[in-house]
Amino acid sequence: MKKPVIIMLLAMSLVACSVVDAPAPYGVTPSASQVEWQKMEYNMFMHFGPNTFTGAEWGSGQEKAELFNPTEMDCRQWASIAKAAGMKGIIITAKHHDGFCLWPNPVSRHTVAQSPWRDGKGDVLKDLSEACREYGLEFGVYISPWDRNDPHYGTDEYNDVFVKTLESALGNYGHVFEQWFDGACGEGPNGKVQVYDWPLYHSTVYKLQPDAIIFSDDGPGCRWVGNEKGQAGRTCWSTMKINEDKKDYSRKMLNEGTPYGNAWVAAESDVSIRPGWFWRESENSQVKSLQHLLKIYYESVGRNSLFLLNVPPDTRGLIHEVDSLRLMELRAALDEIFSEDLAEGAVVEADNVRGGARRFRAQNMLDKDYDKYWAVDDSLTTVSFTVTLPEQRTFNRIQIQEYIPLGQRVAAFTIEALKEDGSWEQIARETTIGYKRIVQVPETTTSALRVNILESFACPVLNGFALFMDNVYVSDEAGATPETPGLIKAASEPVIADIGEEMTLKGFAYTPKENGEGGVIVTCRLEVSVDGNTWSLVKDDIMFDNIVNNPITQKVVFEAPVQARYLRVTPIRVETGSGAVGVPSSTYGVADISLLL
Ligand code: FUL
Repeated sequence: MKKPVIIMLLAMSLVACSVVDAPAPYGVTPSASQVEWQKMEYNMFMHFGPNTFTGAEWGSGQEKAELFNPTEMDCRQWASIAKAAGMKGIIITAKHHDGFCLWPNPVSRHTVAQSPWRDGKGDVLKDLSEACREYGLEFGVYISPWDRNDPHYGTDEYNDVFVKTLESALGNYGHVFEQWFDGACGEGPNGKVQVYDWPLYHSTVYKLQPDAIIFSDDGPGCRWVGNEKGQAGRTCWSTMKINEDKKDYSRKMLNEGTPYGNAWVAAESDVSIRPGWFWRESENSQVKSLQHLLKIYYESVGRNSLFLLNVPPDTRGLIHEVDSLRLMELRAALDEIFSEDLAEGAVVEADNVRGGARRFRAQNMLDKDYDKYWAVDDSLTTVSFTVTLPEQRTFNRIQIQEYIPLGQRVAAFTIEALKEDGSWEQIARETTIGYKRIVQVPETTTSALRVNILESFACPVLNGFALFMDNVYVSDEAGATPETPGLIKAASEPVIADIGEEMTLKGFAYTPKENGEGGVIVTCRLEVSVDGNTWSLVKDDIMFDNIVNNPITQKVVFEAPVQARYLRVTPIRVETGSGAVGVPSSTYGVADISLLL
């Protein structure tokens, strides 16, 4: 009689010990370095170069190297501010479109070595990479393939020059976590446009920095988010389709990604703390407000994207006091909001736990160990979990995380709060989650929450759930109103401005409609008139740099003042929201034409 008992016990213990397999990865998944990159969340971007000294957004490449002469250059100041701000890395414009190199690039004659700064012996990449190491930050470089200075640009030879440029920037300054390739491709000094050899550029980067994340519109490491406002889509997939015959790299697709993608190319949201990418004295009063920066934080980090905040050094070679103060305010606000997890002490229970295994229990979502997650049986793509709080708690932010090493899966979910009468009230309905999703809900006081996954491409795998109370960010009001001292508003429709009386004008400024409605004027002709009948040409082919991606006010200063009562702006090239070049018409989106007196 003893035998069956022993066999039964043996069988039971076998069941208890049997290992429940982890879910198989779904679709394309991130590499280990892409996961580490995503965990960085918040980095500093720095635009610095001749434009800092000229006020241009896109230098022509004809600027003299003598211009570059920061008086108090200190990369340790940059790194200490980035660190104190809570950022994890810094990406510097080693070479912007004007071709000027912030390091002594041996294949260029337009570098710091030709500048008076430190008698031509300075090297920004050396200083910054060392400062980053000292402060425990990652170091990254922006290197523009578009080069308006290099005489080889537009010929096959340029690709070799560019490879040597990459080798020199990536091979001499230690670890580089991100290589930023700007998508812009315009004309070089000889009027020619370059055919970029992307496979060659990529293999060069990987040869020198095997785990670098390569940024471009379509990665392969991470992708542009489709705007320069720091705004990822409310739906945001880290996957997209690349290298396909029929490419869709529209702004909408870049913003939202695409499920069923063939590559993991998570979104990076780049935005400047100021209206422009480069420092300008006149923009010291236009540094984005704390409210605006918090909005961006929620719309980037809170939407499965990285927040890359541009903080351009000034002509001293220092981060300006106004910017650093704002960064510290942001840091203090983020600390205040996110330091107390109001879900702490809660009990999390789910409708299903994978194979009934403790290893995959729902409570894992409260465990701060990144690799502990809740998983369900393979057959389930619709499933709920309940978070029971120790007592009634008040919050307005709900943070949920998917365990991305196994892919991004969830496509729709709702969140409900338990009401006093025992019924559930829906407080949010959203789509994707990804690495991190911070859902903004109205202030809610409850003792329990229920999250319902309504749609998922495979069984959901979640590793984080937290609740926060944000008393700082109260509205989505967008930043400081730009000041335009000395500007007089004139009629904006049609684009003939009647000032009302004859005046001496030193220039004019153009502001497109922020939403791009009606298209954006990229190039135009300006004529003036005293009587409205006879027009004289002031400037032909005026170009508004980078205005499509960053539709801010741009000033055009005339070579000599002109006498005029009327201004006529004739668009030559207008770009519509889709990126297509539109036909100039009176309907293009002029928000304002102002005068510089
Ligand atoms: C754009 C560039 O053209 C801008 O000047 C800036 O560098 C921005 C980050 O990327 O494509």
